[in-house]
Amino acid sequence: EADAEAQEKPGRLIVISNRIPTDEVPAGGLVYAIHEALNDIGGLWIGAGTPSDEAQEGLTEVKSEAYDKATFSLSRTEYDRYYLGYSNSVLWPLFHHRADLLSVYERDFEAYREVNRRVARAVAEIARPDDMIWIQDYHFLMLAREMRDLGLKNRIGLFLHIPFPNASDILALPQGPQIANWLAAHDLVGLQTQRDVAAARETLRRDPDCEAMGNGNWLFRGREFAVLSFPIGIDAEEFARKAAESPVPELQLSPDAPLLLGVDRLDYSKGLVHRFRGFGAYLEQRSQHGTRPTFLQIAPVSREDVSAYQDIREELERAAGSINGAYADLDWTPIRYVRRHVARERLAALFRRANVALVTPLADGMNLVAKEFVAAQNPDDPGVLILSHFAGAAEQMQAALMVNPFDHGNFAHAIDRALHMSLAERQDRHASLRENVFKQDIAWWTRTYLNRLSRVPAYQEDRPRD
Ligand code: GDG
Repeated sequence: EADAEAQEKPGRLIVISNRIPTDEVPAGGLVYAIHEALNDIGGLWIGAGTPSDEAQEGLTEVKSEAYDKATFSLSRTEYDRYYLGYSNSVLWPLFHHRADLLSVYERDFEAYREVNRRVARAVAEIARPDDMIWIQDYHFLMLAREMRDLGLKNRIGLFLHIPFPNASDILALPQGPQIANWLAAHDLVGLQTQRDVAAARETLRRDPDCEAMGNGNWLFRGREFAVLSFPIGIDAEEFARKAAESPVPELQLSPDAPLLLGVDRLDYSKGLVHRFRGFGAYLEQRSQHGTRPTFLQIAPVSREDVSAYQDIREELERAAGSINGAYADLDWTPIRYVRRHVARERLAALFRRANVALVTPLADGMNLVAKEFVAAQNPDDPGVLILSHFAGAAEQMQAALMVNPFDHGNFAHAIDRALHMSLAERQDRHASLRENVFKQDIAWWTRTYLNRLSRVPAYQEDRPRD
């Protein structure tokens, strides 16, 4: 039935995201899902080009086979202000409840608006009336508004991959009062979780131009739009296959030594320092002659040009050093910290080998690592997922061992429980998690979102304000 609906869709799909993949068949969840959707429906994928001296109007075609790809142009100054600045030093920290990390500069917002406007003009040039436009993430929050101002009446959807901020967080954003207006320019705003939908509701309710109609539908100055949750998934089949087929990298651990694993982009939202301290608290209270678990944290650096990311890196190195200093022995290093990027096959095999996964962000839109660990594990003898309440994934994955990453005692207790959990309990929990990860996978996510977007009624003009 879903396929029949997809075939009825007349127009193309136009996807706009910060990056477009360079490979003909991209690896990795989200980009692969969009690649598949575009392969199915046909269309165009637009992303940022390499920064140059001066920004140009329009789009530059990128060689591609099944569907079209194109880049929009960015100047180096815009890269600093739009990408590193407003996107990653204002919106990212704010949407992860870290208003303390904000660096607010008017010129950064001006660059953000300029880039959003330039992309809107470029899309307006090429869009046909029946094309569906699907905008990805926080780099383009005002793109749809700019498109409407240029007269585009297409179906426009947004998917926000990161958490939606609380109404009080938004007070820290100079452009906070415009957020409802930006969102309302879409036909469909997709968020990861019910919690995010509730947070968005709080903000929309405060806007005098917004009126709740129930079932996730809203009226903004007389025009209808919807805000709903679509929890993103992974290609579970593919990841499970990779995990089972790839050889486990040499770890220099005895085969039965317990392995705890963490895999995250090095980002302050992922709670890495809290995780190291939580593991330290576990080491502190464990009996001296008990098992000697190894905690392997893989954390490739990202956004190195933003100073908050340099700070977290230093803080993490200090924490690892002091914990290892206190507990290591001649033949045992409790924390292993790898900053190198690990190839996907090797990563999948590590996910299968691990006895415990530590997925303990302080704020996270979803967190795909939690789902990858569950898909990779052997169902006959599965490991244990320790999951923070603050990951979006927590809504679907209550069968994990849930922790509060701010509470070291709670954290230490969860590690102890995970390492001693009976086979029957591990199997029960894993079976329940696995069912969700395989059912609500990445194909389910794209299908559900695009079906909903394709069903929105034809465009109504905004009603002028009384
Ligand atoms: C955003 C939201 C949301 C990590 N290290 C390596 C590596 N990875 C892979 C993981 C996973 C992906 O990167 C990270 O995905 P997350 O979901 O954990 O996090 P974000 O990058 O912050 O993504 C997030 C997501 O969007 C999707 O909507 O879930 O909440 O923040 O797939 O395995 N992959 C390889 N080597 C590494 O060293 N190959």
